[in-house]
This record gives sequence, structure tokens and C-alpha cells, in this order.
Amino acid sequence: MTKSEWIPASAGMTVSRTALARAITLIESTREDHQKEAQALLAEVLPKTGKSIRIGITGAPGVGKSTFIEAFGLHVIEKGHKVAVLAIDPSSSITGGSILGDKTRMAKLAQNENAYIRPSPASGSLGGVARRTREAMLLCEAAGYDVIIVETVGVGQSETEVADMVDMFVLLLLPGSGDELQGIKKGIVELADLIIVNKADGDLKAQARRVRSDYAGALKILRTAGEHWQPKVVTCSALYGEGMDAIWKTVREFSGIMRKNGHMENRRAHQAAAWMWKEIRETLLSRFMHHPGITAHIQETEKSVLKGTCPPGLAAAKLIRIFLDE
Ligand SMILES: Nc1nc2c(ncn2[C@@H]2O[C@H](COP(=O)(O)OP(=O)(O)OP(=O)(O)O)[C@@H](O)[C@H]2O)c(=O)[nH]1
Ligand SMILES: [Mg+2]
Repeated sequence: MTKSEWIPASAGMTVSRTALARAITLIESTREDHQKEAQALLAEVLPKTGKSIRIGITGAPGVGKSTFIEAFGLHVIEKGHKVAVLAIDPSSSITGGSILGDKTRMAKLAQNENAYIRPSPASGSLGGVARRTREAMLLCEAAGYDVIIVETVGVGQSETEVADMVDMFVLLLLPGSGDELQGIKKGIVELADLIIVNKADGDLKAQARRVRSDYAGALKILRTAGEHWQPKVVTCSALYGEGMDAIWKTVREFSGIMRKNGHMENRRAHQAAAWMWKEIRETLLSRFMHHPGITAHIQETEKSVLKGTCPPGLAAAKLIRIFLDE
């Protein structure tokens, strides 16, 4: 990846999708030399990042995430924007398949020259997938995409990770009843900045409206007053492309409010700092687990803790001494 591909003077030239794809492949590589190159590239493009709205989308399997992203993405492109879609799926090595289906389900969007869809890596090491997604997001921004959509696929622990890397967290619901019935984990509703009841069409229309007012009521109780943004609940039909304009207006309203007074900047700064600490924790733990002295002693030490013959604190101290070579 050469500098000229990424910093094409100042003439407003855009980075090609091929160059972007290659750059993301580079950051996904676990090879040490690739990682070095990738980090250098990221440092280089950093000044060109941050000018987008980062939207996270979650919802139970089958709720219509892919259908929604296609309809919404095409709508936003029509308004003159460039859309990048990234998937995050820590469990994809187990569930697999999901994104392949997504590429075909988002066929129109995938073909649009103002869209870029990136499938999720097949597997991730310790926190690897989320890390790559964050970095891929920055690369997309540097390449001129100003609407970034991060989708959770599969049923993993990815919801909170996505919420931690985006500006606006969107939860898609079915016109059914109850969080548990919808397969939504505890605490996710509280994280949402926008709830969309999808499939508000045909026979389901009335029920969708009911669900909307139920959640609107629930959110009033959940979220405290005085926050910068009061979460909204809307209905849409991704299949028929209904409600996209209202949703895009809501996204713009959110973005406007959050940018005012630096709320968004502040949130991103905290996300970046948290990301750094996460990297430190994960890198240290990974080094620890691969340390020859640790691999030689970890099992017997853990056994002695399990048996109760060694206190956990002492066991940890011993292992850490080995790791630090003291
Ligand atoms: N009636 C109706 N059906 C919809 C709507 N949106 C999606 N569907 C249908 O719901 C099914 C699932 O849609 P997807 O977009 O694949 O859902 P998803 O959430 O991406 O599913 P996973 O990726 O498997 O988690 C498909 O058969 C869609 O055609 C809608 O607005 N109305
Ligand atoms: Mg999907």
C-alpha cells in the first residue's frame, strides 16, 4: 500500500474501492510486517478520518437488518452520500455463512458505485474482529465514505462492542412482543439511540405501531432526562422502502445535536481512549499466554488453585514473576 494511493494530493480524488479493500485486507492480516505497515497507514490517514456519521445496527436474526441496510443505504446515496457497510461477528467462525447471504441480499447496494460492503473476517483472535472493524471504519472514512454502517451479524457478544465504536446505535425490532421473545439481550434497549420497528407493512402495520408506542413509553422510563439526545422509536418497512426518509432525517438531527457543543467529539475521544486500553489489555494477555515460561507452568498452577493448595493471589504473582522474568 503506497502513500500515493491514499493521499492523492488534495484534489478531492477518491480512493478506489480496490485500494480500500486491499488496505482493509492489510489491517486484517496477522502477519507482523503487515501489522506494522497497517499501523503506519492508519497513522497517515488519521487526519482524513472523522468526518462521517458512524451508525451501528443490531437486531435479532431475521429482523431485516440486511434488507434495511440496502434500502437505507440506497436512500442515503440518493441524497448524495457515500455509504460503507462493515459487519462485525465475533462468532462468525462458528455460525459462518451469514455475510455471504448478505452480499446477495444487498445486491443493489453492493453494485452501487457509491457503496462499499465489507464482509466480516471468518474468524478472530482475541478481540480481533472488533479491532479490525474499528480500523476498517477509519480507512473507509479516509477513503471518502461519510456514512458508515456497522452491522452485527450472528448471535455473539458484539452488540456492546458495536455500540462502543459508533456515534449512533440503532436497534431493529419485529412487530412482536417482548424483548426476550425477540432474542434481544438485556441492556441492549438501553443502549439504543434509535429503535426501528421493521416490517410495518401489510397485516403487521397495526401491530408495529403498537410496539412502537410500547417502546416509546419504556424508553421514557429507562433514559434519564438531561441527556443530549432523547432516543426515538419509529416504524418502517425495509422491504418496501417506507420510512427511510424519516429515519435519515432523524440520523441527521441526532448528528447535528451531538456535534453541537462537541458531544460527538467528546464521545469519540472517550471511545478512542477505551480502545487503546483494550488493545493494551489484549496485547499483554496474548503475550502472557504465549510466553514459554507461562505455557510451561500455567496448567499445574491452575490445578493447584483448583485443588485449593495454592491461593489464587500467590499463583498469579508467581506467574507474573515468570512473565516479567524477575
Ligand atoms: N414484510 C417484510 N419483510 C421483511 C422486511 N424486511 C425484511 N423482511 C424479510 O425478512 C427476512 C429476513 O430479512 P434479512 O434482511 O435477511 O434479515 P437480517 O436481520 O439481515 O437476518 P440475519 O442476517 O439472518 O440476521 C427476509 O425474508 C426479508 O425479505 C419488511 O420490511 N417487511
Ligand atoms: Mg443479515
